[in-house]
Amino acid sequence: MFLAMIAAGTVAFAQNPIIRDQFSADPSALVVGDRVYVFPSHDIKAPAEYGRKDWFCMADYHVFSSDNLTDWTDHGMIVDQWTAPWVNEKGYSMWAPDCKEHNGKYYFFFPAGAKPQPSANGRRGMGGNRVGIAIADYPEGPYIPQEKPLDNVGGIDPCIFVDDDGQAYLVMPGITITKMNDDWLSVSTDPADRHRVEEVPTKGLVEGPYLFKHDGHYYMTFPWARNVEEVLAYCMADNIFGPYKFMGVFFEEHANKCWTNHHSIIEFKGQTYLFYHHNEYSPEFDKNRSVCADSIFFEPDGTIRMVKPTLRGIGVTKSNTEIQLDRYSKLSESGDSIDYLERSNYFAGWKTIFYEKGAWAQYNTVQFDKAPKSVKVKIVPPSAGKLEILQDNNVIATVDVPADRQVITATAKVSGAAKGIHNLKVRMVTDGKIQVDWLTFE
Ligand code: FUB
Repeated sequence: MFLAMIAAGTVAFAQNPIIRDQFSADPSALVVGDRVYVFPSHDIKAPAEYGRKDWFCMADYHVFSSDNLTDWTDHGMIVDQWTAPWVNEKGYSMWAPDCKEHNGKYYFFFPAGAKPQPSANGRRGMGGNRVGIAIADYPEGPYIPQEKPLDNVGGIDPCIFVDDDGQAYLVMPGITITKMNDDWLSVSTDPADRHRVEEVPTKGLVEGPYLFKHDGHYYMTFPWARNVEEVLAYCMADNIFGPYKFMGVFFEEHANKCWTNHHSIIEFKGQTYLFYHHNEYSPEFDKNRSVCADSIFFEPDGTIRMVKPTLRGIGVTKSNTEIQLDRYSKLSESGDSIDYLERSNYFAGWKTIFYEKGAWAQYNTVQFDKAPKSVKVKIVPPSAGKLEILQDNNVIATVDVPADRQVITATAKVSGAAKGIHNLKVRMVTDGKIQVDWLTFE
C-alpha cells in the first residue's frame, strides 16, 4: 500500500480515454469537495494461472483523482485480491466497484470471487461472487478491507445511492434497491426495505445499475444488452421505490462492437458528467477497456439527452502542453484519418494523417495563458507538405514539413494569436501527406 501511495503520479489527460498507462473499466466517479475521484476496475492481460484468456481478468483496484478534469493523479493500488481477507487470491474477478462517503469515512464496495468454501459433501466449491467493503479516512486511501463480505448479498456491480435524507441504499443488478443499515456494513433484511425495479427490459442482460438523483427525479440507469452489445438505458421515478418508468436509451452501442459499457454520473461545478468505458487501447480484445468521460445534458422535462461519445472528452487543454490533435472535436469529411502510432503498443497513442489539400482537424477548448510566439509540431515519417494552424478562424502559423525519414519536430513562428480559451484547427494546404503526433505552443 505504502509503495502504491508513493507511486502516485500526475499526468495531463484532457481527452478520452482519461487513463492512458493501464486498462481501466467500470468507472465509479465521486465528487469530494473540489475534486473528482474515479474508482474503476482494472483490466489486465490474463496471467498463465488464470484459465480464461478470453474473459475479464482483474486482480486489484486503483483510484484516480482530478480537480480540473484534465490532470489525473493515479493514487495507486487500493485493494487487491491477495490481501483482501475473504477474496479468492486466484479469482481475478474484482469487477465494477463503487465508493461513497459516510460519517467522514470512505466506503469502497467491491465485488469479487470469494475463497472456495467446503460444501456439504466436504468438497471445496467455488466461493461465488460476493460484495466486500474497504474503509478509508481519505478517498485516496489507504483502504482497510473488512474481514468478511456483506451478509445476504451476492453478485456483481454494487452501487451505493445516498438519498437527500442521508439514507443509503445498495443497488444491485436485478435490479434491486435495498436499504443499508446505519453501520453501512450490512443491509436491512426487512422485505419492506427492499424494492425490485420491474420496469427494466426483460429481454437482454441488464447489469451495472447506477442510481442518481437530479432535480428531484430518481434516475435508474443501467447497461443493457439490447441486441448483443450494451447500450446505456434508464428508468425514472419520483420515489426511490418507484413506480419507475422505462425511458429508453441515452447511449447507443459502441460502433466497434465493444461488448460492455458501464458508467456513473456526477454533477461537478455545475455540469453533469458521464463516466463510461470503451476498448480504445485494445481494439482486438474488448475485455481490456479504458475509462472515458463526456458531458451529459437534460431536456427541460428531465429526460436525458442522447450522449454522443467524443474523443475530445471534458478537459481544457493548456496550449503549452502536447495537444493530441487525434482526439479531435471535428474532422473534415475527407482527406484525413486517425491511426495508432504503433500497432505493437496501442498505449503509444494515435496520430492524425492528412493526405489531401484542404483537409482539416479541429480541436476545441485550448487555453492560451499568454499569446504564443511559436508552435512546435511533432511529425511522424513519411511526411511532407505544409500545414496552417488556425486559432478559431484566424491563421496564426504556417508549418513547413520537409520530407524526412525521421520523427521530427517542425517549428514555426506564430503571429496574431490571442490569449484565452480558443478552438484550434490544423489544415493541410498542399498536396502530400503529413502525419501529426501532437503540437504545442511556446
Ligand atoms: O468489468 C466486468 C464487468 O463487465 C462489469 O462488472 C460489468 O458491469 C461489465 O462492465
